[in-house]
This record gives sequence, structure tokens and C-alpha cells, in this order.
Amino acid sequence: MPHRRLAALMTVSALATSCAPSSPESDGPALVPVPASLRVTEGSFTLASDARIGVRSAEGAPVAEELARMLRRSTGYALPVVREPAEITLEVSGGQELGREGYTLDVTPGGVRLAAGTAEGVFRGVQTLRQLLPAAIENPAPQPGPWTIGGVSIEDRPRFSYRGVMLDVARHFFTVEQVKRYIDLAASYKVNVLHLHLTDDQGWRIEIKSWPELAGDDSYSQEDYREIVRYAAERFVTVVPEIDTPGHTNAALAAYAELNCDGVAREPYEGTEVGFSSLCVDKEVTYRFLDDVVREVAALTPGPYLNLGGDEAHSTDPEDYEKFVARAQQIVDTHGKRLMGWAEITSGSVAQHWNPREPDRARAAVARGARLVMSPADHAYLDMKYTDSTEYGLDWAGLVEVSDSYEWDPATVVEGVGERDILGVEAPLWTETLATSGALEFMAYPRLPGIAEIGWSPAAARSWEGYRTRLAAHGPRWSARSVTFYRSPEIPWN
Ligand code: TNX
Repeated sequence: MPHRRLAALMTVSALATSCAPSSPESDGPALVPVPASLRVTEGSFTLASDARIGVRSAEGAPVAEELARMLRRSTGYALPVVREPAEITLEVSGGQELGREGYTLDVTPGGVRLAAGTAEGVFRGVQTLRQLLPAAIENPAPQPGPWTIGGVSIEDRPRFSYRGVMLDVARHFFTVEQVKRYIDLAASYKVNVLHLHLTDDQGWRIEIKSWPELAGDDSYSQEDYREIVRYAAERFVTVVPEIDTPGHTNAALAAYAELNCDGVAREPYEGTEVGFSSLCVDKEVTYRFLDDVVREVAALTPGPYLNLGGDEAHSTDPEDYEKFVARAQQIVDTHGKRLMGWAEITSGSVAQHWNPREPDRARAAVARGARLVMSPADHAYLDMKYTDSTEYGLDWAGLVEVSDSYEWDPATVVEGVGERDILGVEAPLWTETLATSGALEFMAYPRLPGIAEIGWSPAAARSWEGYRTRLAAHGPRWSARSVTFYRSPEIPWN
């Protein structure tokens, strides 16, 4: 680092408006998401074999234990967790100056001090600490070290409170273990929502006890789903379950004849067409069904949102559609959740912008008082091919290279929709063409970290030029974790 001395004399903050001669991304270590504020300081800290991890509060203890587990694997050190200040100290102050997820992280020759108002903030800061350590720290087996971190002082907090990833487990099913791995990797980039697309024409993937024929062999039992929710919560990730309605319902219409207007069960479907199925809006059984499903899923879900889809209901008459959504809203209210759906949805607290050709729907959602999650398919869809020779994926929204996925801003992507209308961002991964964890990871890495950065970092702190060099340093981290990723020619992999 040639300018360390100079950098040490300056505080560089993305919030500063002057044209500073350096920025958190050009001077600092290769962090993704880039922190709101970072100052390189004198000296360095080396983790020694007799180091301890200190945490005074009971609240922070599980995060300290998790950090210790991770560091023990690659260092081979004992790293006991103690209830007093130590070489690495985690502190939960209860203060709210940096919000629920903000943290400060100071590395000096004397040690590492990570402080936040909440355990969640400390957890986010731990992800930064991991990235400050050499890439070998991500290895599952002991490595030689040395484990040295350059001096740094970071003050960080997210731009948006919702930073999601979506996994479609309906088109192809993924096991609890596969979903856990997806959560783990995403949480490293400070993602805090897992939206699970649980049902579609091709399959219904969650057990509903009052409608036992819905879920087939490849599906989650309620216990499985609880385990996913629990695992996510340990990483401060909220699960948003999606039961897609009134379209994308062929699997339900195949399982129960009575849900069809004509009373005839549909054939199971394995193709990739959309827009051909609809619940029967005029039948009361439809709402008994919906009430049962929402009641059971709500009871399993501690998070505030229940997503009822609402997209591409091309086989539902528009008037019927609105009638259906109004009843769905009442049902979701009754079960104490907040309704979320794709941009087409005509009620609810949160709508998700996805189709770049339909910005009107995003504006309409804002006009009726909803907030938006931004997932423009031409930037944020992880199932779009990178190039026309990408082995997997679709291309209806175009080819999405790493730069295309990164170079956009949620507050300018839809005209008339600004910062305060936006709850956050989400990177959906649809799985019509994806059947293995390797395929999921190949599509998600390296684009997912970029969407996570867009959700976390101040717009002024990030640029494509800085990002591509920072991202390059993550290749060895993914390799150490056996992540399959796309070696985009746009990134100067080192
Ligand atoms: C559109 S995005 C869909 C999904 C497909 C996806 C494929 C949305 C709300 N609906 O049903 O899987 O495109 O990219």
C-alpha cells in the first residue's frame, strides 16, 4: 500500500462532499460491500496462536462463538471465547447511533475492536472482519497464516434495510442443506432477507397440514422449513415465504380438483411456460384454501412479510384479479402479516419491481402507498445469462454481465421513484434451467455480491472501477469455500 502514510492522515468518508483524493474503495482493503466510511491507520495486527475473543454481553456471545468456530477451522488456534476484553473484542452497547445494523471496527497493533448497538450489527461487522483477514481464512482446514490485518478504522451502516436474495425452489427443488449454503454465502455480503419462492406451476414445496396433497416428495416438511428459518435467523437473515397466487398455481390445481372453476384437476406440469394457470376467483373454497395456507405459513414464519406473488396472472380476468387480491389482503391481515408481492399486485405494503418494461406498475404501487423492493431483471436477475454462450439461464431481459448487474442505482432506475419510496433491493434466482448447487453458485457469483453492495453501500462510495478490483480479491475466498463462480473477463482476477 504505497500511500498508507498519507491515507493515515485523512479521514475519508463517503458522506463527505468534497472531492477527496481517495475514497473507502480506492485506499482500503477489498471489502464488499464497501463501507460507508473507512480510514487506513498506522501499523497492523497479527492474530497469535494464544489469542482470545472477548465478549461481555450475553447477547453478543453467539456471534462471538460463531466467529471463533470459523477462525478455528482455518487457523487451527484454540481461540477461547472469554467474557472480558481480549485481542479481538466484540461489544454490544445497546446504543442506536448507527442503527440496527451499523457497527464500528477498529484494527490497531493492540487488537481488533468491533462495536455495535445490537448483536445483528456485530454480526454484520464480523463479515467485514473476515474480509480483512487473508483469503485463506475461509478455508475449512488449517492453513499456515500469518493472520495479519492492516490498521483500519471503519464506521458502517446500510443504505437500505431490505437486502434480499430470492431462491426459486419450485421449478427445481433444493434441499435444506443446499439452502443453508446459499444463505451462508449471501450472509457474508450482509444480505439480510431470504425470499423463498415456494410454489409455482411445477411444484408446491412446503407441507400444508390442512391440504396434505399439495406438497409432493421433493418438498419441505414444516420442520424442514422451521430449520431453514432458524438457520437464517442465526445469521440475522429474515425468511420471506412466497406462495404465488392467483397465477403460477398449476401444482395446487393438479393436487385438488375442487380449486378449479370446472372442478377438473389439472395435469402436473414440467415445462417453462408462464401465465396459463389461475385459482378460481369466484369459488369460496379458494379463500378457505388461501386462509389455511396463510395461517399455517404465517405460524411458521417469524418475519413480518408474507408474499403472495401476484405476477403474470395472464389467465385471471383483471377485475377478478383485483377482487382476489383484496380478499388475500384481508386474509394476510387476519394472520398478522404484511402482504408483499410482485409489482402487479394491487394491494399490500411492499411491491417488487422486476420487469424493466413495466415501470408504470412500480409507480402505481408507490402511488397507492406501497414501498418498493427493486429487482430490475436486466440488472438484478441472477438467472439471466452473462453472455450468449453461458451454459445456464434465460435471456428474456437481456444478457447481464457483471458490469450490467452492478452499474445501476435503485433510486434512479424507475423515473419518478426515489430513495424514500424504496425499501431495498433483491437478487432473484429463478431455477427453470438450474438443478444443482454448482449451477446456482455459477449464476450468483460474482453478481450477487454486487447487488448486496448496491443495497448496503452509499451510492457515492461505489464505482465500477473500484468494484471490479475489490471483487477480484474475492475469487480466492470463493475458491477456499469451494464456490463455483463465473470467471468474468471483466474482472481482473488475481
Ligand atoms: C419472470 S419475475 C417470472 C418468473 C420466471 C422468470 C424467469 C416474475 C415475477 N415472474 O416466473 O421464472 O421471469 O426469469
